[in-house]
Amino acid sequence: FLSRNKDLALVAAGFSGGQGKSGVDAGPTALIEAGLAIQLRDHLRYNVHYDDKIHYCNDIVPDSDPDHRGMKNPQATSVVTQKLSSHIFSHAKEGRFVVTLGGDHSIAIGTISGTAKATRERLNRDMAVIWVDAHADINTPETSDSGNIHGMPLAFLTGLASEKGGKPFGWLNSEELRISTTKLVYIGLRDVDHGEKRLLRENGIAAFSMHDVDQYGIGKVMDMALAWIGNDTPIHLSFDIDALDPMWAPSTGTAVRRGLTLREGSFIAECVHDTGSLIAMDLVEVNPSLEQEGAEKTVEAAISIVRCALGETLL
Ligand code: 4U7
Ligand code: MN
Ligand code: MN
Ligand code: MN
Repeated sequence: FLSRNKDLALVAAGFSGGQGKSGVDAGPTALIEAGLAIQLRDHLRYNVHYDDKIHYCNDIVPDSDPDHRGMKNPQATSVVTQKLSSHIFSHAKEGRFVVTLGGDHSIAIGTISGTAKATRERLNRDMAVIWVDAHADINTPETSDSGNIHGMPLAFLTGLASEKGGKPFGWLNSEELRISTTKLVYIGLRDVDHGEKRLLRENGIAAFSMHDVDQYGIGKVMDMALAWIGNDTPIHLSFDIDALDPMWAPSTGTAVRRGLTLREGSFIAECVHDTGSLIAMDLVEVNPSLEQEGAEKTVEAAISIVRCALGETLL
């Protein structure tokens, strides 16, 4: 339904309130300055809608933002992701492919709810999500030890951590903004908290860990992941750069050893592109201020993942 779509919206979402380290807000700028937008236009020939602004920084934060259910910055994160959600929705409902640059992974609350709603309105379909990450990011506020919301986006998006209306994430109560746990697939996991393991097990969520990548190889893992989703299902790819081994992506807030090679990460992006069903992607958690000697390498890796997801290496 959109394999030849060349209309693309690029959204720079420099929010960092979903975790505690500063610098991840500068991720989008680093990717743009390294030429991402120009490459998408000139090399990949996309018609890029980009407003040249970094949005959703820490400028919309409320005066006081007390912890709620143990979550840090709940009000700021809720306001930012709700605004981002309608921004993404407005692009996606026009049939544009949406690329969002983070920022920390809490922004996926906004991007995925926005594309899920647009997919329902435009195509009358439920969307699948491929989550490439070292972490499962499905803690509820109650299972989280850190209180960092970048470790919780999938709990809110699937309704596992739902709140009453009026509470910070009450706006997510509308079914049209949510995704089903049956349409979520993980790749690259290697640092999953106890409570998260239980949620994955109890909800039968499809997850391919680094152990599976070692056992089957990335080719077979992608076959299985895409078979789970099924043909002709619109796909949102959410790619956390910490899925890659720190050898390729050292500049990220929660690096975990023994990750994907850059080639494996690129292969994932290529396979998802090849389905012809990719409608949006996030590239998050690039923090150029960490491991500064590695920042350039991390930015290059992130750019090549985006380019592969957009068809770069297609013959
Ligand atoms: B990221 C963690 F405890 N699970 O909840 C948590 F290990 O978006 C990490 O994947 C979350 O980088 C990492 O704080 C979030 C922790
Ligand atoms: Mn825009
Ligand atoms: Mn992660
Ligand atoms: Mn993540």
